[in-house]
Order: sequence, then C-alpha cells, then structure tokens
Amino acid sequence: MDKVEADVNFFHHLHEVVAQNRDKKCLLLDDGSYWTYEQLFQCTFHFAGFLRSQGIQVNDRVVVQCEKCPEALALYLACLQMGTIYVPVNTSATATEIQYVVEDTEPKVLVLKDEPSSLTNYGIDCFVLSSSECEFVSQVRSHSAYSEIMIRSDADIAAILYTSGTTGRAKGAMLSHRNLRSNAETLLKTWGWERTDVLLHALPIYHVHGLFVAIHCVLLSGTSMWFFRTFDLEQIIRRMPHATVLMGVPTYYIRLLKEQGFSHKAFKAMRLFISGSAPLSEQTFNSFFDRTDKRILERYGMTETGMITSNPLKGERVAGSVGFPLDGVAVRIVDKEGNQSSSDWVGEIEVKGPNVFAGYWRMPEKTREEFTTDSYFKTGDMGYKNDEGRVFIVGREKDLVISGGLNVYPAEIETLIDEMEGVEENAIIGVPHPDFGEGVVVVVVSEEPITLDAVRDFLREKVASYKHPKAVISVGDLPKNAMGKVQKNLLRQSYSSLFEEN
Ligand code: MCA
Ligand code: AMP
Repeated sequence: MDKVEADVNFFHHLHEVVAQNRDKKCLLLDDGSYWTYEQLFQCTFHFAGFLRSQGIQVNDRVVVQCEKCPEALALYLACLQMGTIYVPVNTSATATEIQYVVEDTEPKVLVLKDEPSSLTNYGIDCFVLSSSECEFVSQVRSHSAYSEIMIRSDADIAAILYTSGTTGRAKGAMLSHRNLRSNAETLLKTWGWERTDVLLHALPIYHVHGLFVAIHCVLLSGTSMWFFRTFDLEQIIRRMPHATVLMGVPTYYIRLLKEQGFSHKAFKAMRLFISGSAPLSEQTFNSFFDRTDKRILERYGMTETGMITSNPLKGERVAGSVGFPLDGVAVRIVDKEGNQSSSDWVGEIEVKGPNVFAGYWRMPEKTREEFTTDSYFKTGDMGYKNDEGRVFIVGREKDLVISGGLNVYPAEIETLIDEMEGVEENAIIGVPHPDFGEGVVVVVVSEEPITLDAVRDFLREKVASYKHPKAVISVGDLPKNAMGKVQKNLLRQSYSSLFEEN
C-alpha cells in the first residue's frame, strides 16, 4: 500500500472542505463577529508552527484545559494535523485532577486556562490560553504558519478522553482518526446535514458531544455554527431565528421550556433539535412537542464509542427510545451469560463498529475486560430492542450518576468522603432532579451530623464542583444485602422525591 492510501488523518478530510469554503463563515461569535474557514485554518497552521517549535512528534500528547474560544478549537485542529494526541480536560477539573491526567499521559505540551498556583507543580512547563487576546495567542500567531499534514494510519490515536472508573482510576479512552471520521460521516447522513445548516453550539468542547459530534458535523459539511462561550439561554434564543440545528443535553430542553422567550418566532426556522448524553424524559419530549410542534431527536453515545444509535430524521421519533443503530454500527443485547437476547428482553448493550475506540491508554488488562471475545464493547448500559429494532435504555449496570449530561462515578466521591473526619461510611446515589435529570446525593453514617457545606468544602480542592453532592442525608446505617453490599436501589427509592418541585 502506498503512503497516501494508508493515510487516514482526519484532518485531510476537514482540510479538503476548507479548500472549497475559504470565505464561508465558520464560527459566528457571541459579539456578532465571525471567523471564516480560511481564518480558522490559518490560525490552526500557526498553532501547528508553535507545536513544531516545541519539538513535538507524532503520537506525543498535548493536554489542554482551556475555555471555549476559536483559538482553542484551532489548537485541537493543529493537534490532528500534526498527528499528536489531543487530551482535553474538563474546565472545572481541579489541579489534582489535572495532575492525574498529566502523570498518566506524560504530555510534551500542557496548555491551561489559568496560571497554575505557586503550590501546583505539574512537572512540566505550561502555556496559558486564557482568551483570544492573551499573550500566548499573540506568541502563537507570531510563529510561521506550518501547513504540512502528518500521515496517520488506522491504529493511530487522535485523542484521549478521560472517563472516570466505576472502580479505581480514571481511564483514558483512545480514539483513532478512523473513529472520528467514520462517526462524523455517518452522522452527517443520518441527520441529513444541509449546506444551509447553521448549528447552535453551546456545549463545552472537552467531551465527545461538543468536540466531536457537534464540531465535526459542521466542519466536515462546510457549514456554520454559533460558537457560544457558555450555555447562555438568552443568547441561544436570540440567535435561534438565524440557526437550524441545536445539539444539547436534556437540561438544555428543560431550561428552554421554562423560558417565555422560547417562542414560535424563535424556533420556527429550526430544522432539528437533537438531544443526548443522558436520558430525555418522555415528559420533556412531549412538553417540547406541545410547545413547538417539533419532536426532539434523541440519540445515544459514549466516550468510548462516539455515537451508537439515533432516532430517525424522517421516520417516527419515539419518546423513551434512543432509536436505531447507526449505519455500520452493530448493537446487540446480551444476557448475563453473554447470549444474545430476543426482542423486548432486557440485557447489556454491546457495540461493535468503526466507531469503537482503540482501548484504554496504558491499560491493556482493563481494555481486554471491557471487550467480548468476538470484539464487542460492553457498554454497561442495560436496555432492549423492540421488534422494529428500536433500542430502549432502561438502566445501567455500572454505578454511575449522570447529572446535566456530566458523569459522576460514585466510587470516586465515596472514597473521598470516607476520609472526612467522623464519617463511618457513605453512599453516593443519583435521584431525580428537575434540572439536571439526576442529582448527586450522599447518604452518610457519621458520629455527628454532617452539613452539605462541610462536604462541599472538603471536596473543593479535590474534584470538580459538578461532582459535589447537592444534598446530604444522615442515617443510622446503610441498607446492605447478605454480601454486605450497600443496596443503592433501596436508597434511591427512599429519596426519590428529594428534589421534587412543589
Ligand atoms: C454545572 N453544575 C452542575 C452541572 N453543571 N452540577 C451538576 N451537574 C451539572 N451538569 C454546577 C457547577 O459545578 C456550579 O456549582 C454551578 O452548577 C454553576 O455552574 P455553571 O457552569 O454556571 O452551570 P450551568 O451553566 O448551569 O451548567 C449546566 C449545563 C452544563 C449547561 C447543563 O453542565 C453542561 O454544559 N452540560 C453538558 C455536558 C456535556 O457536554 N456532556 C456531554 C458528555 P458551584 O456553584 O457549586 O461551583 S459526552 C457524552 O456524554 C456522550 C459521548 C454522549 O452521548 O454525548
Ligand atoms: P460518557 O461516559 O460521558 O461518554 O457517558 C456515556 C453514557 O451516557 C452512556 O453509557 C449512557 O449511560 C449515557 N447516555 C448517553 N446518551 C444517552 C441517552 N440518549 N439516553 C440515556 N443514556 C445516555
């Protein structure tokens, strides 16, 4: 095979689009200004020049925790171009959480949104990308543009995204150029992306949803997006008449429905409202339809697999279902013995296809455990297919809380809270929450009652604040089964109405 045929660098495909759309508006910004495709890719080439000046080689890691801005996107694209591995970190991650990623990936370059405190030593010099106007951006722009695209092959990794573990350490999911490209191409077809589409992009760009699903759909189709710095309802509603697609987590739709300004005038030109990352309740789906006459299109995915299923663009979108497997993606439901279940039987969802990741970074054992002998990835989600082949998710085998589309792994928080003075034992559960879908709650056995403030203060330096409990419940003891395991289902039942609105 000659070199060019072997090359799967996803950046090639994105760059081909630029060549046909140089003057087209790519990023529409909060202040009304914009970046054309030409501007975005010129900036990317300056970042490539900067990376080169740092002696970066293919497969080196670049760890990035910075606010959403066009330059942050250019940095991601430059990593793809240079064949380096992009490792995004949640903007609310603490120094301790960043340190873990740095130690695990041993990056050549570290880019942060803030100067590290004098007490923080990541063991590597870092660059500070705090805004479009910062000194680092001027420094990058002063580097000569570098436009060569590094050749990559199937096994080469484009990005590592960390997902916390149900037990033990956080794992870096390695996604290849092929994973990114196959998923983006499939989604463009599934969602009927049109030349005139304009996306409302309000998601953060450190997760698969905002970084890959949303951005790749736009860049690979040469269309435009409103590139909002944060999720700001007022901005979204104001720009909605000049957009056609919104991608969001269910909390976005819950919040939109509470806004008076979310009127016919705002949404009448919208072609598609897409939801994912967490279950969309039938109530939200139905209220949205009553208000707008539009059915939200729900899809399902995972960091390790990108997108797996989607409700149809043209056919019926069913409330409570995540739709059909995407083209080229095999989805099966298996029982505890690993046998494939028949229609309507609940089992674990397993996935195989070009979208499925290459394994966990430096964890070959863990990777093996998560795949079956015939190479299906075990999602840890429980569900069934009906006789039409639609997939329904009914729960999770993994102990995980999804709050506003962000994952909180109870084991991580429980281990920390156990270290609090006076705490004998504790259990983290997720219970229904009117805004976040699920709210994190800690049920604690302690010598003296513990306040929510005390728990949050204790966790502040340790983990990102979205992982902090929203309520503390003190109990005499935790319900346990014969094996001594905490019966979280009983706790979830007991406190299911904790956040109920009156
Ligand atoms: C913010 N806070 C939260 C959450 N977000 N608490 C619980 N759950 C959350 N999701 C807390 C902050 O810690 C802070 O607490 C306070 O709320 C205000 O923070 P702020 O950032 O201003 O909140 P917000 O703007 O209201 O954010 C809510 C949000 C955001 C817009 C729903 O969480 C969000 O953008 N979620 C989307 C996440 C996402 O992209 N997920 C995709 C994962 P304090 O005041 O105490 O500091 S990818 C994935 O799941 C797969 C692949 C898939 O299928 O897509
Ligand atoms: P993450 O690790 O952040 O990639 O989260 C992936 C998990 O989010 C999946 O394993 C599911 O449990 C959940 N998820 C994503 N989309 C949906 C959806 N539409 N409905 C229910 N759960 C979802």
